Order: sequence, then structure tokens, then C-alpha cells
Amino acid sequence: MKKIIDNFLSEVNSRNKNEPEFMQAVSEIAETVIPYIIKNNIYYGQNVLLRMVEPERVISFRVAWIDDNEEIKVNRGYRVEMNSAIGPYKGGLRFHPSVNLSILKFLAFEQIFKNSLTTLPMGGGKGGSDFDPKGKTDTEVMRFCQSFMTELYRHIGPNRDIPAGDIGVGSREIGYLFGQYKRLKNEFTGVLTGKGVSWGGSLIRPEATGYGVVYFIENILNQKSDSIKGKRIVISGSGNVAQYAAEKAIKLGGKVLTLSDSSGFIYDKNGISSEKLSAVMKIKNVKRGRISDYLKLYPKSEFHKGQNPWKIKCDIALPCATQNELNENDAKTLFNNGCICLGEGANMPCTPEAITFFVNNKVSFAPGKASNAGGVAVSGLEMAQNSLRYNWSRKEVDEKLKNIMFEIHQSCLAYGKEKNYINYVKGANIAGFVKVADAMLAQGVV
Ligand code: NDP
Ligand code: 2IT
Repeated sequence: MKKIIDNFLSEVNSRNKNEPEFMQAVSEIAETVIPYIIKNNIYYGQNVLLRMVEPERVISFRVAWIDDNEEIKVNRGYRVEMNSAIGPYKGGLRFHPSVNLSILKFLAFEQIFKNSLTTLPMGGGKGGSDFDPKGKTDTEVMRFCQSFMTELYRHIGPNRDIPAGDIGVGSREIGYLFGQYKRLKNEFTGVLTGKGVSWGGSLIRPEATGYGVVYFIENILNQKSDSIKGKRIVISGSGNVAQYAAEKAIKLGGKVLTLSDSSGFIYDKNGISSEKLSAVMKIKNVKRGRISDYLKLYPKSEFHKGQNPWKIKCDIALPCATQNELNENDAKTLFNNGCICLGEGANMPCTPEAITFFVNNKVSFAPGKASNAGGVAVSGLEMAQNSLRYNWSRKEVDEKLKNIMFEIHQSCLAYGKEKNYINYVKGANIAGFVKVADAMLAQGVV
């Protein structure tokens, strides 16, 4: 078995040299899915996985724009259209200086399986730019978004490819991107998700990823006749996903101890209350400040500069910032401190060694493609509402989100049950794979 997997990975690697993040995501899938393919004759010999790792299309383009000092700037834009077997390409846009093809291909590849797990008809895609919105004025961000969309618009559409937000792309950026698309096409369509509620957005979309992570954790704990109530929770990040994961965790009686950004983490041993979280939202979303500003309001808390929060004792860890932010040493520290459950809010935040450690030590580990799928799931519901030209209430969308997270958990159980342990990595990967693979087999060699 190991030889078959190694041969497969070496073939993929030979075509994707210098793409470590992409190879990391492919390896995780290969290690769990190839043994399943070999046992199931209908997939064997069809090279389905080999087809899945090759993007259907990659678009790369120049984004030239003018800053407030009238200086001409150049960034690179991308859209990776990975797989459209079960629906139009769907996935976010990331604006961050670290963005490159390897990172976007890993994200687009993960998105195939995640979108399949949501139960909704969405293919996998991802895009973005190495543009850094941090420190830019609103007008600079608007000019960048307009230039970016002036190229991207010809490749996307409500039945073709539907982008959304990710790191560095929130409601402000979606607004500017949508405005430019509408101007160029002279059409008001659901071409992007994460829109404002008054112009085609869905209620609960901003909250969906963070809420979904916590709903998924609640499903895991319920399985063990336990719940979030009273649990100490450590969260990284302080952006969209982290904020709403914290909000829902607090609502369900958890004690949230930390939040972070790329400069360090804050630790509030008394717990971050709903009121304190509102202050964080103001700092981050309105003032576009840093998480360390929390100390100005709550001086009894601590700021740990340049560090991640994994050394703080907790029952539940929710990494909600970025890829590879939690390594094997962090996993050992969490385990030794009594952590029983980890839910990935971010995409691929745990290194492969950290995941192996969690699985070997029977810590309940929820991989991002299952636990953070609530965001894209509600994006799918936004698309449905746009097609219906109708809006569901907050309660209706929240109920649908809860049901979807329950169904994803059930799918993980169906394929991931082992003796005395549920292997959510295996469960999510195989369940996500089966639906897409079946569609690809039915559609012939394309
Ligand atoms: P935001 O831009 O709203 O927030 C990102 C947060 O992560 C910020 O606190 C940011 O800190 C921190 N961060 C980003 N890059 C780094 C880095 N290299 N090192 C340390 N901290 C970093 O993004 P989101 O909350 O939307 O996304 C967070 C994660 O969740 C990503 O992995 C994303 O792919 C994933 N995700 C997002 C979904 C969504 O719907 N938005 C859906 C599913 C997954 P700073 O401000 O200092 O950069
Ligand atoms: O990683 C993700 O699932 C997202 N950034 C959300 C994608 C979407 O289309 O809503």
C-alpha cells in the first residue's frame, strides 16, 4: 500500500515541483483515499484521483492599480478552477502577501472535498492575490478590487464560478468586487457570495464558518455524551472565523481564553465575554486595529508578542488563522495540558505531524474540510436564495446550517469509525471523495 501511495505522490510531485502546501494537502487525501480506492473496484484503474489533482483550469493575471500617492503598483491575481464535476466552481478569494499558486492550489483542492461534504451542488475553486489590504486606505482597496475584477469578470459567472471571501477579503472587498462586476456585465446576479443583506446576501453568511465550527464540535462532544458548556477554549486568529467561533462558543457556555493575530495572542484568564468580544469586533472590523489593542480596554489580560496560544491550558482548541500554524510540539503541549478536542476553523492549520499525533493519541480531531464547511455551505444557500429571488430568515438559515453540520458529522461517522475512535480525517476525505468520484466516472474521461 505504502508503495502505491508513494508512487502516486511522486508522480504528482514531478508535475508540481516547489508547491509544498499543495503537496501537503494532496498527501493527506492520498493516504486515506487510496486504500479506499484499492478496496473498491469501481474506482480502481480509473485514475480518478490523478485527474482530481490536476486543476481543470488555472488563470493568472496582472493587476495594475494606482495608490493614493499616484504611484503605479502591480500585483498578481489568480483563479484556480479545480473541479466542476458536481457543480460550478465555488470557493473564496484570498488577499494576502503570502499568496502564491501552491497555496491557492491547496485551498482549491481542499475545497473540492469540503464542498462535496456540504451536500450542496458546488465544485471546487479558489483565487486571490498577493495584494495586502492591511494599511491601505478604502479608496486604494477599491481601486485594487476594481482592477482585479476587470480581468476576473470574464472567467466567472453565477453558473460558472462563484467566488467569495477568505483571508483579507471581507464584506468591504466583496462590495467593491460586486460593484465592478455588475458595471462590466450590466447584470445583477449572484456571482459572488458574502454580499450585503440588502443587495443579495444571506443572513448568517458572515457568522456561518465560525458558528459551523462550533456546531461541529458540539456534534463531536454530543457523541461522547458531553457538551461545550463549561469548556475552556483556546482560539487563534481574530478575523471573521475566529470572531464568530468565539461568539457561538460563548453563547453555548464555553469559556474563550484567547484570540490572536500575526503579531501575537491575548490571554484573558477571566474569559472573553460577549461584551468584550463586541469590543474586539469594533477594534478589528471598524478601526482595523490589532488584537493587542484589547489590553488598552482590559489591562488585566496579557499580550504574548510573536507567539501562538497553544501553550494555554484548554479543553478545546480552535485554530482559526492560517495554514500550518500548529505543529507537532504544539499538539504535544495541548495534549499534555488536557485538550480533548480540536476543530480546524482555518484551512490546514495543523501540520501533518500534529495531525498524526492527535490521531495516535485519540484526541478528537476535526479537519477543516469538515469543520469549517459551514461558510461555503451558507454560500451555497446564498446562491439558492439568489436563484429563487427570495430571502430566508435568520432562523431558517441557521437551522439549515445546523442540519448541514450534523449531516457532515454523520458522513464522517459513516467512513471514519474505528475501534474506540472516530477518525474524522479518514471519514471526511473518503465521504468527500466518493460523491465527486462517482460524478466524474459518470461524466467520462474529461
Ligand atoms: P480574516 O482575514 O478575517 O482573518 C484572518 C486572521 O488570521 C487574522 O486574525 C490574521 O491576523 C490571522 N492571520 C492571517 N494570516 C496569518 C499568518 N500568516 N500568521 C498569523 N496569523 C495570520 O480571515 P478569515 O477569518 O476569513 O480566515 C481565517 C482562516 O479560515 C483561513 O485559513 C481561511 O482560509 C479559513 N476559512 C475562512 C472561511 C470564511 O468564510 N471566511 C471559510 C472557511 C475557512 P493579521 O490581521 O495579523 O493578518
Ligand atoms: O475556505 C472556504 O471555504 C471559504 N473561504 C469560503 C468559500 C465560499 O465560497 O464561501
